[in-house]
Amino acid sequence: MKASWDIFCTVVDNFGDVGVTFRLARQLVAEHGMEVRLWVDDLSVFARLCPGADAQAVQQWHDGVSVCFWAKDWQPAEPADVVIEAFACHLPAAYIDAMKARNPRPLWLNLEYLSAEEWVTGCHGLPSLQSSGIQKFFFFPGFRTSTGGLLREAGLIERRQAFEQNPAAQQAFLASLGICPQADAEQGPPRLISLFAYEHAGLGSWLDCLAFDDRKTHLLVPEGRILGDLERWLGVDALKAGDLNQRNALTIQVLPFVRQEDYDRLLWCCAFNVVRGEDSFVRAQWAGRPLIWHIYEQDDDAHWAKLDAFLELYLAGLSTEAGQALTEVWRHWNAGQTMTQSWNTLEKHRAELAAHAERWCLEQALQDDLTTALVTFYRNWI
Ligand code: TRH
Repeated sequence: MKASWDIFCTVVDNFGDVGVTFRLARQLVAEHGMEVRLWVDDLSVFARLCPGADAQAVQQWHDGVSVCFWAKDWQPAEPADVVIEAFACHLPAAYIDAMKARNPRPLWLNLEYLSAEEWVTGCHGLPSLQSSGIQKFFFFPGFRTSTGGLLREAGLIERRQAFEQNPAAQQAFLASLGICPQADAEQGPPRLISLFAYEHAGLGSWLDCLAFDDRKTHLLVPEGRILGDLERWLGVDALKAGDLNQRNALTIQVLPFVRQEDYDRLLWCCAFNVVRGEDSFVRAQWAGRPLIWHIYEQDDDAHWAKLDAFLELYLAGLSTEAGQALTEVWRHWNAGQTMTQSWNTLEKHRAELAAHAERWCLEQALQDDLTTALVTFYRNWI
């Protein structure tokens, strides 16, 4: 059953808002044959995620999605069958009026931020009557059954596993980004770690651990907010994509920001990933590798409850020691604290954490993905 969908996205900051909505829009088109318009109020951020996009275009097509500039000066548009406001962004008043006038009325959904907290299961799918007289439903992504699940494209895990079993494909991919890890005669290739994080006052202590480790590490850092901390530790200025610096056992390479599919492959190539926000956090879980989550900080400190809620779920099945080590590392990272002790302890549990990450990925992949859950919700609603 084909339907039209309007997805509205306000770019609050960074890349997560548009990263999530673009991913969702593409999947609705590719896997469910839907007609999708994605309304974005800041196309310059979109253009970083989608090379080839025009930051000035009023309308453009990408992967079958009609990407439209959401101008402050809203021009009338016929509402779609399903209307998604992402992350509680505010729809234009004139658009809401048009929804009210439409026959049949559209399904109006607010797609919420991802949280592992338990209360989410009680609120997922609940309606709320708006002053416009239209019901709005709250749709919560999540890790628990009876939430909306996580964004996951069909065949993603299989593609990742096939890639893992194809060293030539990995090498070719890395080379396409200018990454040529130098193998050591005794140790073989260095361990690859990716780093996509917000500013972190304790970063230097973690880099010290890697630099003075017995094993070699090649750290891959997409251009972004962490570069200032890296520059301070390296004692260099103006790091940019392509720069390569070595300090003892640690090689640090700055990468260009790549398209979402390539970012996935980068995560798949690494033994450990540092990720942040919402979407990269989920992608690192689909990579089936151990990770650090740099959570998006909230003014009222609400992020700590979210972090703990996720850890509570994620740690199930890990030994107490490994679970404690991971908790400490995540807490220290998110508090901007020194990482030395917690990281060195975590390193002792490397093998267990790696096996656990794959198990967690496969378990989560048993649930319906978020896009399928949205389509099912719509089918049941009409
Ligand atoms: O960029 P983020 O920090 O985004 C967000 C926003 O800040 C948002 O306001 C907040 O609410 C949310 O976090 C929790 O992190 P996130 O969510 O991981 O988004 C990054 C996106 O960028 C994701 O889709 C992956 C993509 N990406 C690439 O496509 N290429 C790259 O090279 C990299 C590093 C990331």
